[in-house]
Formats: sequence, C-alpha cells, structure tokens
Amino acid sequence: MRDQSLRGHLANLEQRGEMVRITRETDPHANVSAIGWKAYDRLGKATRFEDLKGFPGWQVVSQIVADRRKWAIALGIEEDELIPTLVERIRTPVKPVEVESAPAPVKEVVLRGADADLTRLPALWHAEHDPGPYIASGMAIIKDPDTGIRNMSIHRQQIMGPDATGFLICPRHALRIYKKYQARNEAMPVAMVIGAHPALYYSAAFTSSYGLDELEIAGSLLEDPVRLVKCETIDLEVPAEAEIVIEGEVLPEGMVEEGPFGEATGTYAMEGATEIFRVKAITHRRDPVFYAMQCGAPMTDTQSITATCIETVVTDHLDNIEGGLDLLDVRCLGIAGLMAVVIKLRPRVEGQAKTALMAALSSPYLHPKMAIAVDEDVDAGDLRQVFWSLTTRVEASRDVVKIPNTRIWSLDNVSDIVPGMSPMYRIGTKVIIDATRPAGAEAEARERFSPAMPFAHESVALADFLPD
Ligand SMILES: Cc1cc2nc3c(=O)[nH]c(=O)nc-3n(C[C@H](O)[C@H](O)[C@H](O)COP(=O)(O)O)c2cc1C
Ligand SMILES: [Mn+2]
Repeated sequence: MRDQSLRGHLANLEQRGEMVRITRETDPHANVSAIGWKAYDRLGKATRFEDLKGFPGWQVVSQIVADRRKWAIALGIEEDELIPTLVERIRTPVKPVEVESAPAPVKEVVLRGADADLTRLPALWHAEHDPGPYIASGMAIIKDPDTGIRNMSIHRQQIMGPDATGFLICPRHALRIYKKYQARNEAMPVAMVIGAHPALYYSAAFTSSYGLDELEIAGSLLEDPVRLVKCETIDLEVPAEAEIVIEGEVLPEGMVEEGPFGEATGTYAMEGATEIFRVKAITHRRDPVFYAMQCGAPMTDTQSITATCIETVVTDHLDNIEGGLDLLDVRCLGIAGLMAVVIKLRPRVEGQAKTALMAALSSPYLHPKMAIAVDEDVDAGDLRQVFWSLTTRVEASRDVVKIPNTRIWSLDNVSDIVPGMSPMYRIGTKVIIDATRPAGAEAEARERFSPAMPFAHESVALADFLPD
C-alpha cells in the first residue's frame, strides 16, 4: 500500500532539502503568497508556513511540485525518467477502491451547519489585483447524472462568504456534466478536495477522454488504487487521506461577479461572472495542512502541473505521428504561461520537424500557440540554447509559419474573443518555428551550424585547474 497523502510528499521534500519552514508569524491575507513565490523564485524551494495569523492549528504549504525535481520526488523516480514514466503509467488506468469511513484521516473533523465556515480556512490573497482570498487548489469530484461515472478537475473559488464561492467552469468535461444537471434544474453535487498526493493533482489537470474517471489516472501514477470514502452529505466519494474536503453543490442558476484573478498565463483572468457553489459540510484532518496553489506570475505550481500533463500528452501524441518520430524531449514552457512548447527531435527526412510541430499544436491541449523544434545537440530545457537555435538555425521566411484563425486557449488575453461568445472562447494565430538545421546541412553542419565550442573542451576538466 503506497502513501497517498500530501504530507508524505512534504516529508520527502523536506528530507531532500527542497523545502523551507517559515516559523515566524505570517498572514494568509497579507504576505504568504509573496513569501511562497519568492522562496521558490530565489531559492528554488517549496514552503511550509507553521504560524498563521488568525488560523491557529493550521499549516499552509506552497510550490510543492514547481519543477521536475519535485515531481520526481513525488513519484519516487529519477528526474530524467519523469516524462517517459508518466507516458507509460497513464496507459494503464487503475480503478479506485472504497474503504471504511471510520478511520479515514479526512474524517477526523466533520463540520456541518454554521461550523462549516469557509472563512476559517487559511485561503490566500494571491495576486495584487485579486478581489480577495481564493481557494485555488480544490479538485472537484462530480458524477455524470446519466452514467454515474466520476470526473475530477480543478476549479478556482473566490470566497464569497462563509458558505459560498464563485466556481469557474471552462468548456470541458465538468461543464458538459454541469449542463446535464442544469437541464434537469438540479444542483450539481460537488466534493472539493484540497491537499492530496501530487498524483491526484496531476490527474485532475489531465485531459482524458470523456467518461474516464481521472482517479484512475491517479491510481496509475501511484501504481496503487486510490482509496476512497463516502461523503457525509452528498452521494460522492473522496480520497481517504486528503487534508480537507468541502462538500457542496453548484446551483443550477444564478451567477456571481468574480475576479480578476492572477492566472496560469502570468496575467489576470478578467473579472466576469461565474456559477455559485454552496457549502454543505467540511471534513478535514485533525492537524490540517492547507495546500495553497500558487498562481499568477511564473513559475508556480499552477503552471508546473499543467505543463507536466502537456509534456506527457504531447509526447504520447507525437509517438503516433508519421508512425513514430525520433523524439528526444518535449518541454511546455511554464515560464511562457504554458503557451509555448519546445520539441527536440532527430528529423529523419526533410519536413518532419514541421509535421511534428503542427501535431504539437493540435494535441488534446489548447494551451500552446507557439511550437519550436530544436535539434538533438540542443538542450531543450536550456532557453539560452533554444534562443541560440532560434537565430542561427532559423531563416524566418522558410522556417516560421503562421496559422491564423485557429482556436486559442481561453486565458490568452492577447487573442480575440470569438464575437458573441464568452471570453472562454478565443480565436487567433498559432506559430510554428522550425529551428532544426536546414535539410541537407549534414555534410557541412560541422562549421556552418555547430556551436563553436572551445578547442579541446571535451577533454578539459575545469576542476583540474582551479585552486584547491
Ligand atoms: C491550478 C489549476 C487551476 C485550474 N483552474 C480551473 C478553473 O478554475 N476552471 C476550470 O474550468 N479549469 C481549471 N483548471 C483546468 C482543469 O482542471 C483541467 O482543464 C481539467 O483537465 C479539466 O477536466 P475535465 O475535462 O474533466 O473537465 C485548472 C487547472 C489547474 C492546474
Ligand atoms: Mn474529465
């Protein structure tokens, strides 16, 4: 039986030197977001806040999967095995199992009525122009009312009072299911899970085919069925080892003014109206850890979770292009707000890099609008080398192709909203840039397109020449 908790991952991060503890008093409504963001930006570390003004007994953690090192720790593998391991594991979904409710950690405290008060959670005031505190780490478990099949996705929630939040639903599975409840004029039961093993967050952000319970993807990553317990007030099941569960429902009608909110693009999602979520009960562990999903300006967990999903799915997708490419690496750039991907490959024939780039822009994910191909001698994870390729190996009239009037990710503010539609529907231009060496360049590549490395650089070890 594998550990499926958030706290197991936190202990591993700490043991590997990937986390700092903040023992001085901090304030979720004033400085926790800034401290967490800076601790990762300057030190590359996750943060655990132990003394929270106004929230005795609670802890907050952030930036727990912000890079591949931390994902590898979560899965207990080496960093360079991350994407191949994910690609392999998602191919074998593992169904969750139901366990006894009584001893489940997530049921240690059960709050109903006025005690189920959202303002008692240490939710953060995230970005400068946000209107107030948000719960940004809630994974919504819902069920298709026709089939009973579960669905899990992440939804930001602006706290609107003790028992209500906004609830943004982008046009994907969750919206399709919500519309079914709406058509029956019924509220949609929702269990919001806050704080669980990173495998669950990965699966909640994962775009699967309709009808696949994302908890099976979490099980595949863990190589262990996710253990579930029944909710107290709604007909749904939730991970037994979660930190917090908010049980409630999204109303069939009524909207609330929400936003702006610092989003995964690194800019703001503009203010608008969202559906309304009403609380019925809150259950949590006795000494709860609130996972604050750092969002907004990169680099944050928000970008890293989706980027890791995109890297997996695009790698898997490219495996089927032209019967299989010599694909060496795929990077979705969280630092570019998820809107660019870099593909490293060994083109076997002229034109292959461009085919791969088109495929990378028409995968299950809409986010990337720019795709760049680099050669096998370039480290796709090192933007200095990628940019060097963008000039030395790109002749724009031949290597840059624009594809206008295509569907664009809903949060890309620079692209137009489809006339007459909500901002969830955007249209714009995608770009492919083939920064691999020009075809036929093999014979002359040594001088014309190779990095001019120092003479004898491969045999010279710097350490031999430095003072002891
Ligand atoms: C941190 C984070 C926050 C997200 N917030 C939202 C959100 O507020 N609304 C939304 O519809 N999708 C949001 N998403 C994206 C969905 O979780 C994701 O697209 C998921 O695959 C949708 O699942 P579905 O196709 O089953 O609906 C968020 C993703 C992440 C990683
Ligand atoms: Mn789904």
